[in-house]
Amino acid sequence: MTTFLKVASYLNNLKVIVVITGDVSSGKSKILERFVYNRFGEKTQPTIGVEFIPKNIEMADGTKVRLQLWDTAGSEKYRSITTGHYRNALGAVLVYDIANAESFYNLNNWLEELRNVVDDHTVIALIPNKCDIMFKHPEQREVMKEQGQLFARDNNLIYLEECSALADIAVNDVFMALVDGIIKVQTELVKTGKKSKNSLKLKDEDISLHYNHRCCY
Ligand SMILES: Nc1nc2c(ncn2[C@@H]2O[C@H](COP(=O)(O)OP(=O)(O)OP(=O)(O)O)[C@@H](O)[C@H]2O)c(=O)[nH]1
Ligand SMILES: [Mg+2]
Repeated sequence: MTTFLKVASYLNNLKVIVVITGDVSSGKSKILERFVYNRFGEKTQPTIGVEFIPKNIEMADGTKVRLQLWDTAGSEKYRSITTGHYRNALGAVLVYDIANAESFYNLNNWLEELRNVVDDHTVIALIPNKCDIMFKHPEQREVMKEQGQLFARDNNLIYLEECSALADIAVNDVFMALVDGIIKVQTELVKTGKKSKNSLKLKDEDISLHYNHRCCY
């Protein structure tokens, strides 16, 4: 127990990179806007390349985490740029649109691209987005809830429930669960000597290129 507490305190002020991926228009940028600023602005633009958004959070046990959220474009033309940003991610969020079956079927490709780059310790969460459509247009649903649950189970992904960036449903909870999972995995790696605690603190060079909140045009 003492050892655990010691290690956990090492991990305070963790710097954690999380990438968000998925099809064009699945709602990745809106999910981040909801999580980071708790809003859903009227303006929407497709992401160009990769955008960087920082957010500091505090976990229930007081652990402080400095998140570096990488919002990637779903568009094929930026693929080489976006996958390059998966490299240092300790966590990832995969998004699909419950009213767009193709975005669900493409999850296999997104997951494969991700797992080609990250290591086995990267924690991945699944967000089925736009569940608010069920309030007014349930006939627009193209992916059953159970399909998402099964995909998450089969691929060892964190799954809480269907989400909506628009209606503010479950987005924050998924990110908190993801970060919680990341802390558990990283704590274990440090405890077992597979990773040094210092490796969890990013160097300035790792992020300096991207401090304009946008990169890779
Ligand atoms: N109904 C509904 N629409 C949403 C939701 N989230 C996003 N949208 C809409 O979906 C469209 C695409 O949203 P974005 O967040 O830009 O999608 P993206 O995945 O970032 O797209 P790319 O950057 O091009 O890869 C916009 O018109 C949003 O308003 C949601 O929770 N519910
Ligand atoms: Mg976007």
